[in-house]
Amino acid sequence: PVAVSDPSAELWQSAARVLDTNWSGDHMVPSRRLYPHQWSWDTAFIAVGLAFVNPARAWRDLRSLFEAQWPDGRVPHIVFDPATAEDDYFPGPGFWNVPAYAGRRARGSTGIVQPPLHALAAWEVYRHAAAHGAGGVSEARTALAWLYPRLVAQQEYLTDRRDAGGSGLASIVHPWESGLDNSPAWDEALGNVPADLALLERFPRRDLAVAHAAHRPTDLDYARYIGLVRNYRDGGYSDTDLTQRHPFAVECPAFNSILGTAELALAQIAGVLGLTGDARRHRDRARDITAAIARRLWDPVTRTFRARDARTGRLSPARCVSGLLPLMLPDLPADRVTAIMEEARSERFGLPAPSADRTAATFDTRRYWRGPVWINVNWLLRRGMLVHGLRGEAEELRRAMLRLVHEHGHYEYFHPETGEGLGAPTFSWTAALCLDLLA
Ligand code: 9WN
Repeated sequence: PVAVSDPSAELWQSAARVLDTNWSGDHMVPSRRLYPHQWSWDTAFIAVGLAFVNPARAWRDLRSLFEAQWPDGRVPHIVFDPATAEDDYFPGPGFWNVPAYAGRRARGSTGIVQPPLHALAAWEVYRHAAAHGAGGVSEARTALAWLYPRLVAQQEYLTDRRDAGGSGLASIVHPWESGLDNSPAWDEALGNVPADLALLERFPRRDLAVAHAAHRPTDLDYARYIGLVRNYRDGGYSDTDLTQRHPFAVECPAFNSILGTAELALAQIAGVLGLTGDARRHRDRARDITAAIARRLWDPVTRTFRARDARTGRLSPARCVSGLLPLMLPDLPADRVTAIMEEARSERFGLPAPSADRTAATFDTRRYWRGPVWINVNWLLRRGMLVHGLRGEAEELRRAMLRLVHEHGHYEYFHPETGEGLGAPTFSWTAALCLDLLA
């Protein structure tokens, strides 16, 4: 046993406490005040940590999310808790007003998605199941068998229905789908989205009642976010002719790197389930997605990966942390791996990586995805380092992340210069990923 004064033991215990506090019976909330429902990619990051302290909850959480999957395969970015009042989060279920065909559970959901990290999460929970005895292993196999066809349907929705640019990549139709909401990567594409500021008067922002305005997206961003929801909703959440019917369709390097990584995790899962042919197909798809990222999202002049607007064909000029995440893909050509590591080490980023280029005019040390350090994307970046055998760098990043959380708490995000904790103070994925980094 480790002494309680040991900083790692303290951090472990505080992380486990955060996850206990944020458990809501059949799902985890990202944080009690700011985000009182279930979020899609949060569930995946959280499962990675629950694998160590409570795998039954990891499986339950994933199951709650996938019970709200739509018949077309999309996994909603929020599953609303019916026990929480409509005005506790905006936009709530009334605004999303999803159609009846989405299914009974999905009626209380949104109609957009988030990065498909769940196959990787399921694989991680399964990988650690043996530490919880024979019961843990059999629970994990049953959960994998239940999840597998649902995870496949999620991938097929994204690779078929969402290939708006016809490039073999998935497009996001809303910045919220990236999980990196107000990243400068969307600034140029959002310029085409009408901003109806009067909408915000009719629907006041709930986030500003519980968080600091300077740490959150601006009203202009929110007016566009709400307008995009309204347009997608009024089109029945259809993905047909997206680039003509919807003012925002963008290929994000992080989203698509996670899409490719999911195929590799599905190959592993298919192997456990004895589906050898499926496993081969998943590996082929991962290779195709990697090739499409390397072809479509690479800028040979700056030697960086950037988001591409599927409507205009233009690469975003902004260099953001999302451009470092193709590192997660094992088949990425060696020269691209080198370029990503150079960019990560440069004065623009540094480790742990801020969410956006420190040297850019848009850099904002407190405003959400425009500067602060987030643990989840750094965890993905570290994973990429391990995939490419960069053990020293991965260890340096692991220590830097743990230091940040140990000194400042399980915050949602951190000031990239002082380390000050920002946003929600007891944030589930920060706690969950600390468990993984400590294990
Ligand atoms: C909108 C829950 C989510 C995360 C996202 C993060 C933030 C929501 C918001 O919180 O987005 O989906 O209200 O700002 O940007 O990554 O999943 O933690």
